[in-house]
Amino acid sequence: MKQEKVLIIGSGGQIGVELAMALRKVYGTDNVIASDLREAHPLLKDAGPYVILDAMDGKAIHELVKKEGITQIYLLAAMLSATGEKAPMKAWDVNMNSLLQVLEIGVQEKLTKIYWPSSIAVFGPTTPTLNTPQQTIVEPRTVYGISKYTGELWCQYYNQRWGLDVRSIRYPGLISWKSEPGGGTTDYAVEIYHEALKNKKYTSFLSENTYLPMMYMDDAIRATIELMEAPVEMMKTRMSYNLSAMSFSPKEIAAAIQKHIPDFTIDYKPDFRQAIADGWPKSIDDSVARSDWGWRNNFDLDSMTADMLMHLREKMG
Ligand code: NAD
Ligand code: AKB
Repeated sequence: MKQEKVLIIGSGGQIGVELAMALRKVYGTDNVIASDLREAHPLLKDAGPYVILDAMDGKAIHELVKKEGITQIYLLAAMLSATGEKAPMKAWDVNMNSLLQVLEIGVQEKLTKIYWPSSIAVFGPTTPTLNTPQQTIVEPRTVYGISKYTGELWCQYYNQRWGLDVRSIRYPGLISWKSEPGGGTTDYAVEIYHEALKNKKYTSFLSENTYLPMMYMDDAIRATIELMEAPVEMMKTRMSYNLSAMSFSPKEIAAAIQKHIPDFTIDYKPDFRQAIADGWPKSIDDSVARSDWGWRNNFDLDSMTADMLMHLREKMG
């Protein structure tokens, strides 16, 4: 079997740092090139091949793919929901043009696989909010959601038209301690742990009963690798897979933290991100991913909270 050589574009963000470390365990450090617009994240610095690469620069990506004999691209560079609403045209440009260029390179260079993440942001206020099915009404109201849904359609097109093996997951909000979130609506669920340990209080930018689908990063990274390693015949959809692990509100995550830090307090000051969250599902039906390629989550709110607090305590010293 041919040795895979992986390029990660946008590896300096919340997912990319952990995904780069995990993929290096699978394929070997030297076979995974991490890249981003920014200098290497401290966890990736001097830890393997790293290049500065702009996801918008198709020519530079193409040259690197040819020079390094890249066989797989993981395209993570994007502007997320909250930053996207501040600069909608830029978000559209970054999110769409990076994908279209990578898909074209995928066809021209006959890449074995491409990974491109989608999001629960593809759904909108007209979507059924509880246990949102894989296929349902999809009318996103954010530029981020519009770009993700359009991107899904392009991935499906490139698969059907050119046979390109593009795989994708609609991640829920991701919660991690190793790397920082980068401008999403679900970021409160990471910030709250840091503030609980530092200041024993947190002001949430979402209201107390705003339920959103969420997942611990360990589960998200494992899901990504399992999806990418699954035999091709298991890929029954070429749109992105719904994926779910837990669903909670700011009030509920605060209560889970209070089991460990009893004097932790929370108050609520909703901002523009409330309207984004109000348009998203409260919970996700991921039965298609479960039956197509065997997805199972390991972490729920309580086990994630215990793990987050333990690791953040160690990290903060
Ligand atoms: P992030 O914002 O933390 O990281 C994105 C990275 O992309 C950053 O390091 C940034 O410097 C880089 N980047 C931005 N523009 C670039 C460009 N032009 N060229 C090269 N690099 C560029 O995002 P993330 O949370 O790691 O998300 C990665 C992907 O997963 C995105 O497509 C995002 O939409 C998707 N996703 C994330 C979540 C989540 O909760 N984190 C949920 C659903 C989907
Ligand atoms: C965001 O809040 O924008 C992301 C996402 C769910 O896509 N975390």
